[in-house]
Amino acid sequence: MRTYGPASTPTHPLATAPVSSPAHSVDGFVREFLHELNTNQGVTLSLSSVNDQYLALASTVKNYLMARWLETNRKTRDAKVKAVGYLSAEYLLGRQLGNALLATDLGEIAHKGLELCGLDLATLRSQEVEPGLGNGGLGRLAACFIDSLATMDVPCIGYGIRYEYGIFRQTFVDGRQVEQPDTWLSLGSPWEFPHPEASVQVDFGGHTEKYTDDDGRERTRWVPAWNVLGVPYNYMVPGYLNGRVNTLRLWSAQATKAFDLGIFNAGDYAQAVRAQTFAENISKVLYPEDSTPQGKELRLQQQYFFVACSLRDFINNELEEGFDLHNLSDRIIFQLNDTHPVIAVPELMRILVDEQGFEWDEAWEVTKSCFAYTCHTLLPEALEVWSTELLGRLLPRHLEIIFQINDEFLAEVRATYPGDEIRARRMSMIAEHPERGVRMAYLATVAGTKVNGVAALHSQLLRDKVLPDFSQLWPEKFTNVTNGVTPRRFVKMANPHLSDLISDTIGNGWVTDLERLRELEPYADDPEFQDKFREIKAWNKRRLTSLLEARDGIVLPDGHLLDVMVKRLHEYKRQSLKLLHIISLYEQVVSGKIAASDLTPRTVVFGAKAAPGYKMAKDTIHLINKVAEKVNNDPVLEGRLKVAFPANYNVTLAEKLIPAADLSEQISLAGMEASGTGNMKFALNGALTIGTDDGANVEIRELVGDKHFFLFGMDEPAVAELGAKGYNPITYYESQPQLRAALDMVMNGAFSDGDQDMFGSVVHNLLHQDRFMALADFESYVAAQAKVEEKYADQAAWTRSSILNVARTGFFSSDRSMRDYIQRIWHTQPMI
Ligand code: 26W
Repeated sequence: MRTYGPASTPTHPLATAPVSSPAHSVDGFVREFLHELNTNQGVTLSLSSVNDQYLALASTVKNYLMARWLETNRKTRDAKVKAVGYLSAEYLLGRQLGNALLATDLGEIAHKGLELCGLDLATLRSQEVEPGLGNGGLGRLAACFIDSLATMDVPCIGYGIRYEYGIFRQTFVDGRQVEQPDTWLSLGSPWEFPHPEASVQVDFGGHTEKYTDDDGRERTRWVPAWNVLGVPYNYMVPGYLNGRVNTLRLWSAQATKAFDLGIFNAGDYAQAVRAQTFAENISKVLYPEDSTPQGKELRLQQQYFFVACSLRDFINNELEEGFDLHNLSDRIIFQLNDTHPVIAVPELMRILVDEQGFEWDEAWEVTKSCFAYTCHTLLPEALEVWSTELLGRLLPRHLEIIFQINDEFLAEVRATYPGDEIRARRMSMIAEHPERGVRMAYLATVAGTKVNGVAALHSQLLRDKVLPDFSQLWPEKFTNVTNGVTPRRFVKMANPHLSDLISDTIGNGWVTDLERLRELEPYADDPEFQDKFREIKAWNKRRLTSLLEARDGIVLPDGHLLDVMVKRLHEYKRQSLKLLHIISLYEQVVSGKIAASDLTPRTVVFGAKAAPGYKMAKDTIHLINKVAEKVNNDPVLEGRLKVAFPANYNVTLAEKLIPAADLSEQISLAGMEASGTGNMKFALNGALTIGTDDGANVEIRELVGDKHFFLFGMDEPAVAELGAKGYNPITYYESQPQLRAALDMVMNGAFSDGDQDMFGSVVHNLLHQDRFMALADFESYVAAQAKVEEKYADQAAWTRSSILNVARTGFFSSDRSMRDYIQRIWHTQPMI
């Protein structure tokens, strides 16, 4: 079924030429905007709501991009070059309007045009609800990568799921997290366009049959039991000022006709409607688990659903008719963003062998050259293992294919290591305990041309600890690509005044060539530049203050060191360590060990969502809120220590929070955070990092220099050693009075109106388990915080370090990450 191609050969020249949009003058823009308002929203300006105005503005910008999108597609198709197919179950895009205006340079025109209409661009922008189609780092990384590829003129299609409900909206009730559904589509979705005519059928369930084909070959046929439709929704991914507009294609599930016709015919109308709901459930909601897969059937359905749609779409619609699939890897490399899309491997095998009649070995050669795998974690519990019972029930043919891939792989292992049966068992894709299951990371490693970690340390640990047998067998398969972030969204857009200062100083080439920030180094000692730099930080803080006041009713005091810890709530990230530091400062004042006036005025801002089923994480959120309540209201502190915890941290808030921060908290236990990307955003915006030697912190510190980074805590070998020796947290409690006093304060009910049980589980966990060794690093952390305060007291020294952080972290542009992937993994070419 060809679905995208033109119905007939176009004859009129205008049939292939994209229409150009008149929006690139102020007058043209106003005409276009009012036209959209009248015809799309059906209102006149005088009667329009802010939402109408926002939607009309978004459509105006979208129309402008559309011409470039069509042109990009035409050029790419004609060139028949290799593209990247980024397969990711999550894309945490953030708001679209600001980025689209930046990429098209329409910001000024829109601003003036709206002013002529008596409207304010900023007000319209704040109307946008961000598509929160991801949990955290992995989803945001995918969004940064597709931005960079478009900006670098590299053909890429991002494939994913159009969840009807994205990451939950976090609220606090009595300090506890309560989740609300994220109804991001409810006020309209101007950035997407559905293509129902290009829908794809996806099969599930049933059984397989053997048969002999006309040529006398033994073949297998999958006889599925049910199916759904995948409807593609296209999103445009504009490159920065280069006219390229790539595609993000998100799939939405719908019931097929076959699905319910039978039931309708049987007269059970209600059952038929229920069946429809069943199908649509597949893309209903993003799983809010970050790093602990629950093994839920619906999640596997989601994974297969989107990769089946995506492979089918690429093969049917992106390749010219008659394309020889033996050469598939000339035209595509599918990047597997963690194990979530790995079911694509047996799916491609199934297409080639069962549908296209390839011999197994030929199909495997093709498949092996079309995938590469990125691992984003080291936590063993985050590595997905699908039970064979579930896989066999939902995707019987795929399970057979996985078994066969595994058999042949193990034969290779046995041939390489004769007699080493233990090794063969270790390396099997099939785990036998606690139940029989498929280790998706192993499957991805065997099938991928390359396997990469996301920071130098992580890639090394991936080789040495997670996949040692595989890296021994295929050392050349393993590589590192350190993560990056897009400077367009996280510097240029989020920090406009800093961007102007940088451009005024070194020109504006840095936006697409971030290493050029190095040219700022000579200005680090320039008092005039320092003043401007400090003034910008102060402005960013004022902007944050107004936002938090309007958004959360939080009032930030003036002149405080702004200490920020924003990321998912997870024990390994150790929000509890930050909290112990706060409690300890408070306790020392309360007990009279220090005077409030000895404290460096400091506001700690937390932002963190907990997975709804993750009890310890939710208890920690509760405790942060209770500590905030107490600390913020106790006059003993004389207002010198404040804790702010705005609910529902998301990309939109990050864009305001990060540019305002003085201190970036990156305090995971060494060896646990694969990379981190928030750490990069903070450094690029001039925050100094207090951090462990973990993930990309290691590389940040190497680049900015030890004098401009507050390192503390055990390094990974020390963690491993302590773990091997036997870690006993209570000994730290017993030997460190400051730590003990802080924990006692919690235990004695200081933050729970005397209730000594409320946080019993948190304290008990720290004292008796503390899997991530917060207590072991406490002393060193507190000492590093003292150094922070010392430095902050010398504003010139602080500002100098801050400028050097900006100047020396250009390496962390996602453009550089993309260059690394292109050179080491994808071997694709930019179009120019
Ligand atoms: C429910 C299963 C599951 C398992 C893992 C869901 C989500 C995950 C992700 C791998 C979690 C994640 O986002 N990892 C983060 O990826 C970032 C981008 O590479 C890194 O910077 C972070 O260190 C890593 O935690």
